[in-house]
Amino acid sequence: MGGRDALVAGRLFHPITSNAMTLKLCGFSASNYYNKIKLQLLEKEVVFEEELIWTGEAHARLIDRSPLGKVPFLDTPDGPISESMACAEYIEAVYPQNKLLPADPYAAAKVRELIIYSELHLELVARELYAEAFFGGKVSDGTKERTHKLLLKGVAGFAKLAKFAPFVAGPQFSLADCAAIVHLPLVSSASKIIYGEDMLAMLPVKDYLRAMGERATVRMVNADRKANTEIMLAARSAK
Ligand SMILES: N[C@@H](CCC(=O)N[C@@H](CS)C(=O)NCC(=O)O)C(=O)O
Repeated sequence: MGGRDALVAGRLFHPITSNAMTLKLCGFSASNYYNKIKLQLLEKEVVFEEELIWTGEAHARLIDRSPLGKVPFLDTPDGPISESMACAEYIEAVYPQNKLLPADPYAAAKVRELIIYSELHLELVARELYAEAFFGGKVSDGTKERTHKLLLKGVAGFAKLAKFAPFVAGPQFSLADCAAIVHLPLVSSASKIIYGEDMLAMLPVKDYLRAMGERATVRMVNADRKANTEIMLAARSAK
């Protein structure tokens, strides 16, 4: 592991559960999907390590464990798992403490439903704008128009389901919060930069994020995100 990796790798959190092999979260802390899982692990007080893996190059440390070259992925005693939802479900099944999915099947389905809305119908749609919004690139007018239409639809659907009472799925902190806390700020800022309008403005997202930002776990994730984003942007501009 190189010097840059040492910035975030190898950190251990308060032991509650202990496995022969410590669970390893792989990826980088600027990634929202990585942070969804990091937040889940911190909230559940699972012991884990972090391995800093950047995307964008087809190196074996990434591709052999996450075939599409995406982060996050987990290294478990049984082998790797890619895709954040598969990682999240594995963590819930293996570490029963501080449950983030309700035991009731309907309530659990409603949490999963909100995660799908915030990812498939909001974040993945807004992602089309990131190149121009955050990375100095350009996005075509056609993409902006199509994305705007899809976001209007996605936001209207999400608005029907999200409770913000005070958590996104209701009175309990859940896996839906781990997703909302990391994805909603990107949807808000990308739409604000590209369209001059925060497309989540009609929802109490700002108040929700402010309240969530007071949690120690969220503060930790946000501090690591900021430090890692600076490293990522410096590396990009040095290219
Ligand atoms: N569906 C994936 C999305 C993960 C994702 O898109 N991660 C980004 C970083 S935030 C990534 O790895 N991008 C590199 C790429 O797509 O090649 C998941 O839930 O894990």
